[in-house]
Amino acid sequence: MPLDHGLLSKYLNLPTHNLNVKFMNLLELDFSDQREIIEMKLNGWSHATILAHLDIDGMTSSALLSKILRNKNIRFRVYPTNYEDFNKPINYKNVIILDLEVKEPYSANILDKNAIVIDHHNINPIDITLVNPKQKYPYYLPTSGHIFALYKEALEKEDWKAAIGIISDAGGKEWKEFIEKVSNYYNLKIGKDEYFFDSDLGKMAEKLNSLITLHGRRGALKVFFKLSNSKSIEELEKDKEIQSNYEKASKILNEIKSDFEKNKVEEGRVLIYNIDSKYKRFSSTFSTSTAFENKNKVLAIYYKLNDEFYRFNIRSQVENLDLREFLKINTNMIVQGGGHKGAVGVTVKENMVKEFINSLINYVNGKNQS
Ligand SMILES: [Mn+2]
Repeated sequence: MPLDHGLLSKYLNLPTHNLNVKFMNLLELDFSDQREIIEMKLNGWSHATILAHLDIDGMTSSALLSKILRNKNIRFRVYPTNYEDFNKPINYKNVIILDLEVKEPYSANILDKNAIVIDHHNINPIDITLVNPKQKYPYYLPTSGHIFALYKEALEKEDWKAAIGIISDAGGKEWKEFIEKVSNYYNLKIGKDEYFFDSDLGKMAEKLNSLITLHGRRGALKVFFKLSNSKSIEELEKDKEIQSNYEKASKILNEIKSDFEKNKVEEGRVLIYNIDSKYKRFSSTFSTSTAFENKNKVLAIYYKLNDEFYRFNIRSQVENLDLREFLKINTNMIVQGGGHKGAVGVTVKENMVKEFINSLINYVNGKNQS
């Protein structure tokens, strides 16, 4: 049952990342209508392929949903993916897409595949079953939290996993009440950071993420299995593989950090850094952590993807600035990409890199003066 376009477009301009809202408890959200849409679609499925974003939110979402699929005796495989290979042909039916924005040109690829899309990025009016928290609430809710709220009875004991996914996607600030409840219930440290990055749950998100930064898709699958099979956060804390990968990744991140301090370029409120492409797997993680250490700045980290393209990770903590608006102004330079108000990833043609950076500098610094 596809949602109708008129209904979808009504939600297209809902505000997100609205930090003035009163803290909401995740358990108070009602997604029963969306759950029914998913249930109707799943009815009769014997197998499924989960295409999930290659990040902690994507893997946590997969781990949570896998429990629902197991309960229904639906066999499944998980395929961690990113936007770069999302446009390859999909040759199978019964696809569940988690934490990935399905838009042109990818949507053509997925139509007629009997697909379910559960995502929290922008809502795109395409004709496939789709549930997005923005259809119901004007809050920023990562997919892990959305799936938990969709199936809160069945996933009652998985609340700490949902919290890890939410924090990893920088949703801790909005879901403060939920994160604190979960932390207190399991006797976990809360820390001082408003996004909970320094809490026990946030640190676990960071530790798991090191498997992805070091091993890409293979690491992501490990995260999926570890999360699926763990009954408690202590089990993950004791995991030697997580610990050794975390130590290794931390060492590399420190090397990148000292190079960043030496070679970053500052233009008003914009920080630009060209990261060595041998560290490209660290680019997204490094961008996010560095952005939180540079409040009121826009951080653009880029690297050479191949002979033709460069990849940019842009992070913003500047209020009243929407990076998606910047992307809209520059669609002519962007090959592909997207994201949120405060975090985007885009691919730009090599000969456009300078122009793209200048455009970002003008956009951000122009905004400040107005
Ligand atoms: Mn997400």
